[in-house]
Amino acid sequence: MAETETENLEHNVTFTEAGNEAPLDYDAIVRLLGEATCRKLGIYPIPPDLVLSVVIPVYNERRTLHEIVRQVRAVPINKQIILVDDCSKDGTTDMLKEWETTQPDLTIRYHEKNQGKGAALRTGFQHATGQIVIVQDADLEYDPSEYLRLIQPIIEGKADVVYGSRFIGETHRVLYYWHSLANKFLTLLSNAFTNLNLTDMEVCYKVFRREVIQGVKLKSNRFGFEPEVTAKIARFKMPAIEGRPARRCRVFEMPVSYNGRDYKEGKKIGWKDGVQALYCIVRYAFAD
Ligand SMILES: Nc1nc2c(ncn2[C@@H]2O[C@H](COP(=O)(O)OP(=O)(O)OP(=O)(O)O)[C@@H](O)[C@H]2O)c(=O)[nH]1
Ligand SMILES: [Mg+2]
Repeated sequence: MAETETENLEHNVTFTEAGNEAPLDYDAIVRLLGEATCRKLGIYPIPPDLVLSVVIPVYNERRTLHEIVRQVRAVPINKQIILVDDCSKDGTTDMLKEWETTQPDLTIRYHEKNQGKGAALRTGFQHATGQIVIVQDADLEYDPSEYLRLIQPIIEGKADVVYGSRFIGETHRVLYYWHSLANKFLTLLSNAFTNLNLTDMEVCYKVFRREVIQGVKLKSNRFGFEPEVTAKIARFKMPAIEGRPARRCRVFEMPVSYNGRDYKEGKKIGWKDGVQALYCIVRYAFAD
């Protein structure tokens, strides 16, 4: 590609920054690069009526909540941001009560008793109204600027569900070996029961068409959410519409970066959650 063309392209892409009203000359970029390259680079048109519901379960995350909400807001698409406080004890709840009056774009719900991530997500999913729903942890381990890439297979009509994966190519912090091994083992076992070939079942970034996540009945209150939702979407049938027969849910995977934290930085998940995940993989393989 000629140098001037590259410069032009950069120019166009810069015009799409959040807050800048200049329209994206998508057609010109496609003419320049071709459709396949654009798709690969994550350059694709977003339908103007698209709303992404971002569900954030929150438990004792006062230190990071402000920053994660700032990062989510900065993603240049229409969003519904749902925060579910799981009865935090570190002052998060008071902070959210204040935000309720000062930040009306946020949907905030509270649990009166601490129940766990799964329960917080269930509450959040009930309030989702966007066409696409994504799970966002309230710590800073994952990068919201990757949403655009994550929702691409759904917008292109290829996928009903997209899982991020920390193990297929993106930058990630090098951390606990035995944790990563446990993660891989849980994914392997879950795959054996669901017959999906995922590489990262426990990943936070899970994206769903709204009808899928509101169509499965979830029960796990804690981190059993991850294997449970995986088992249930694996057997979820998309209903027949307009002549298209009912079909299985189509699951895609996208690489995501991961800036894991260590225990001193607030990591909470432990070996008991691993045992619970094992139990949930087997339980939800056979029962609803
Ligand atoms: N640990 C924990 N997290 C909760 C609970 N309720 C909601 N959450 C939220 O669920 C998300 C995931 O929790 P994390 O503790 O970060 O779990 P994780 O990312 O799997 O594991 P680490 O960050 O490695 O501890 C965070 O946004 C929490 O604030 C709860 O009862 N316990
Ligand atoms: Mg975390």
